[in-house]
Amino acid sequence: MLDGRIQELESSLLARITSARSAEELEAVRVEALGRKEGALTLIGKEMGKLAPEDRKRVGALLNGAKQKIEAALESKGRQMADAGLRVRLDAEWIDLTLPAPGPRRGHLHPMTHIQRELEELFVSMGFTVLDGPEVETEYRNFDALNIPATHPARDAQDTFWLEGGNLLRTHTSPVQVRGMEKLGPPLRMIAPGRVFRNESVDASHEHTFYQIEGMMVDRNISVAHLLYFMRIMLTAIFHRDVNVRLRPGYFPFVEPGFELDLQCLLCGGSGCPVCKQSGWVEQMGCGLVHPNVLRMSGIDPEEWSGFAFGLGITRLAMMRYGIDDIRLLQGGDLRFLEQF
Ligand code: 2U9
Repeated sequence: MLDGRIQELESSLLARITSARSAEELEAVRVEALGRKEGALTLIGKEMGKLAPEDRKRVGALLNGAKQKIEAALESKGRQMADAGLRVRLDAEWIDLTLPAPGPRRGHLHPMTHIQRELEELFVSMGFTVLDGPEVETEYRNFDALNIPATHPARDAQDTFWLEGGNLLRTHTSPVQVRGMEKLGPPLRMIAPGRVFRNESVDASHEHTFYQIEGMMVDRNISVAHLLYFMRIMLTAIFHRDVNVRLRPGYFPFVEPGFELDLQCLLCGGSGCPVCKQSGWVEQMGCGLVHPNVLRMSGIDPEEWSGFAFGLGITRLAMMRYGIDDIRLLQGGDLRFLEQF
């Protein structure tokens, strides 16, 4: 009787192993057949004690044979499943190692840095030294040494960020030029590009933090002709074409005479358009001959030496060059904006 049950169990278990679809299903068949307590073949093994001794050997051999076949079938089906699983993963996840690797994501220079470096290279090629200096300055170097009177509105808290102890955030890079005059002495050619701070309310065209470049040349007999010559070279290099400029009188305490330099409108060529407000000219920068008081305060004798100086906002230049209509974008840190340059 047990012989029949063993053979039936063997063939039904083998059939289920063959048709098993998952590792879980296979494990269920194994427990059902060979489980230590309730496995069908295990239970038959326990019944063997009741058999007559002459049957025991035959049934035992049959049972062992069945167990071995089931174990072998489980093992080979398990291996088959693992192989198939591996094949599926390999199909899905394979990588072609012969393909060229994607290049590393490289950063690039900020548009302000581009313009600043271009100007630095140009002035260095004309014998100017590029100077840097601290952003926290003394009142003396930011105002007094520049002949800016104690009553000047630029000194008001609304215009200047004052710090504890009477220091301030520089409102222009002029103090760098003061240091330059003190250190280099005449004759000298220098530029001072950098970040400056004004206590302004921020909108699309005003920032409390922006970039400017100032420059100065001190030598014997420097005149407005030298100033115009260098300014024309600078603007030609910035706008990559011939430019027409004009000077208007302008007041800055650190230069005398002082000028506002206008550029003939590059969009309409001077005939008038919305960019130049129909005037044909666009205000570009301030400049002039260094005030004798300023030379004297930095230890340079105005009887022997004279110089020209200029200053312009390069943040505004960057906006014109790249067509940026909101100054806040330049320092907003938004990668969608910066990645365009
Ligand atoms: C020293 C002596 C003279 C630099 C000059 C200007 C005129 C000027 C403004 C332009 C736009 C600043 O960025 S801005 O707001 N600058 O108009 N700057 S002459 O003259 C100097 C500087 C330092 C010792």
